[in-house]
Amino acid sequence: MANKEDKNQKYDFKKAPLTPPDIDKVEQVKDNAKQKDLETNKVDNKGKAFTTNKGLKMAEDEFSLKAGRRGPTLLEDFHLREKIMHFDHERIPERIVHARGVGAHGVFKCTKDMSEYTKASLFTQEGKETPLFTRISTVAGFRGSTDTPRDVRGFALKFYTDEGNYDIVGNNIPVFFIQDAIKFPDFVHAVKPEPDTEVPQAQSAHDTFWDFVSKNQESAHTVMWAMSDRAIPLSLRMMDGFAVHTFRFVNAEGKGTFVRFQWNPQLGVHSRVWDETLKVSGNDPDSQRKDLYDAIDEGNYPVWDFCVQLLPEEKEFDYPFDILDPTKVWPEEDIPKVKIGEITLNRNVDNYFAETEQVAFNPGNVVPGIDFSNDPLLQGRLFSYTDTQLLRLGGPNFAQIPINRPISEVHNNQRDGWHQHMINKGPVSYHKSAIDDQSPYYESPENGGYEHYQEKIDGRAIKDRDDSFRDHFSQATSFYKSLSKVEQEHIKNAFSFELSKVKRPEIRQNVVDMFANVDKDMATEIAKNVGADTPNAERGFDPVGIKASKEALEVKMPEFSQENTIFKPDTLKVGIYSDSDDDFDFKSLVKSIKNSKAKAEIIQADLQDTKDGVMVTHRYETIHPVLEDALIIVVPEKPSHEFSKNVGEFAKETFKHYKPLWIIGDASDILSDDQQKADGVMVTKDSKDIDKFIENLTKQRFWDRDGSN
Ligand code: HDE
Repeated sequence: MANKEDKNQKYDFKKAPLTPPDIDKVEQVKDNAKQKDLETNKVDNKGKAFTTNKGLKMAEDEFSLKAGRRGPTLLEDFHLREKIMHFDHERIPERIVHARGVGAHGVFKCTKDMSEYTKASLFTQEGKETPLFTRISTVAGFRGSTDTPRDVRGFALKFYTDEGNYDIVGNNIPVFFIQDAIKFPDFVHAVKPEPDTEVPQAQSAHDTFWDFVSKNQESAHTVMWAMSDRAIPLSLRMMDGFAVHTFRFVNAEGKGTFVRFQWNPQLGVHSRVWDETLKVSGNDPDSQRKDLYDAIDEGNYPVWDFCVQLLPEEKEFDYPFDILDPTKVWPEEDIPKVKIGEITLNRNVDNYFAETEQVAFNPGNVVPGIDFSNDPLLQGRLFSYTDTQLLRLGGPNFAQIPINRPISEVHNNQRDGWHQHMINKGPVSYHKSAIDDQSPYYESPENGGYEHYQEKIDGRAIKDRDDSFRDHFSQATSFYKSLSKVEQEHIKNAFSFELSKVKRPEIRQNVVDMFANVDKDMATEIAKNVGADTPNAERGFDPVGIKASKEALEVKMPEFSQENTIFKPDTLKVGIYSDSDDDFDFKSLVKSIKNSKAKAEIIQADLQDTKDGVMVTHRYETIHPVLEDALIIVVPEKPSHEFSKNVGEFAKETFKHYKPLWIIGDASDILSDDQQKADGVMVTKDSKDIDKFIENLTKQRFWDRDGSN
């Protein structure tokens, strides 16, 4: 708890020699603060002579130096040696987790002055803008895996503040699978491909993952989220971000307040259905990174409301769960969230490797006004991220890589090491010294020097966890109960899919027994689907846990259901499946769709203009209906063979994934009578009903159909 008694133990900043900062440089920092400036590092080859890495202009780059035109290659060909040497070293180790990711630049705008709780400069001035970089990733797959597995999404933010880099290294799910960092390698080994066969790629549907889950019951709550629609987002622009852990705000008076961070997309949280996501994965493994890139490229910048939940330290023990437990959410009914800013992603990277691959996040990168809590998972992460960058980026100077460089100035006595880019002047690289008037000087906390929060800590060294961390099921149950019937159905289907891929029957039984502690009916239905015996909750309860209290079971979290989130048509893709022989007025239809901010994509046999001059976007053969958010089928008087061959597949897929479907013309060969009357299906003679179709687009899914989850 808060304690300020030991002040006299501290270094006396007032006695430290002060050198006034260089005013020019301070101005420079202010300029930088508007944007993370990578200009000086950008290379444009356009119109430039070809050179080696040493700047030597070369007359050609296609032939190695040989003794005679048909003779052996000569060792003195420094150009060949340089080029091949560089190529041989182009790969660096991929991230052990979160290997596949996509990055973008953006800005954080503070909309509420939080100086009552924190002195962090990015949160204390309404209207202030701080540049940021984000990397959004999947967890389990290798770097070359697909964008759309069932998986947690990493959502990491690097704020380039004027006080140094501040990183929030979060996920799109508010809780985590384990409570203590020491279990992380076990968890990751279990979910990654099995080591004997290196199968399966980017999937949790295999024995070792589910074996781990059923033997480590603290995973129950997060597994429920991972089996929910949250793990198959429709777009990276339509998912939440959570810092997960409890952090601490510290204000200018040194008062601490517990805080949790989350950011919610203004486009709403939306997901795919499972059958659809499997097909997207095969048809376009890069679909989500392309979607994000295109949106930014077209100026449709995604925006998130950045929010905090605040908890006074005096209330630390007022809840039926431990507020430090990363397997628990802070329900918004009890601890409301407050919007304090907006995140806008507005610039794509110029070079994937230089920026997205080399960016190095670390939850330990904090600024004055932000500190840690004793969450045992967070504590382990503070060590891990520096360690991993050292291996991945090949030495201790990774903070000097352009994407990692702070916009504030860096001055200290660290020297040398691999890839040192700084040329530190002068003989002094130690403290204290009289030579340089003790530069760099220490900044006092009053003037922005970081000071750790002086929490009083008193305890015995013990390898254990508190009883307050041992109820593993109450919030898993609350989460399930907070969801709509459709969402619950999806969870049962996801469990059934995953467990059907588990080869060992005893693991399937262990899992359904365990999850009978979350919801008996849910587990019974899953058990039936996967050939397990009727679940037995007692047998499935690991006695290292404790049973949920009545109070804990009363916790509600309706905020996590997607049932009532509104869809905006913005950037949704409407496929217009049609025939090249058609005299239809494509121009007006495309215009009306674009007016609603959705996108229109004409699909025909060949990539040529329609008769009224609109460019065809896709050929029947190169687009799958799962990649469209809604479909219009324009049936011609005399359909061509190609049109008729593919139309059934397009209609069927759109129908069974519950998406808006509009048939203009004769639908009798395409849908049954019942299907034509189903929710969200329109059949009309002409395109006058566009408004109704756009309304359907904002509903997006029509769950009453006989579809395929
Ligand atoms: Fe990470 N995690 N993690 N993690 N994590 C990494 O760092 C680790 C955890 C998260 O886009 C690694 O640079 C430990 C929770 C994201 O570059 C590594 C533990 C959360 C990213 C690492 C956790 C995360 C990482 C791998 C348990 C959500 C990708 C490469 C104590 C709050 C960042 C790297 C990016 C990456 C360790 C648990 C999120 C190995 C030891 C909980 C978004 O350092």
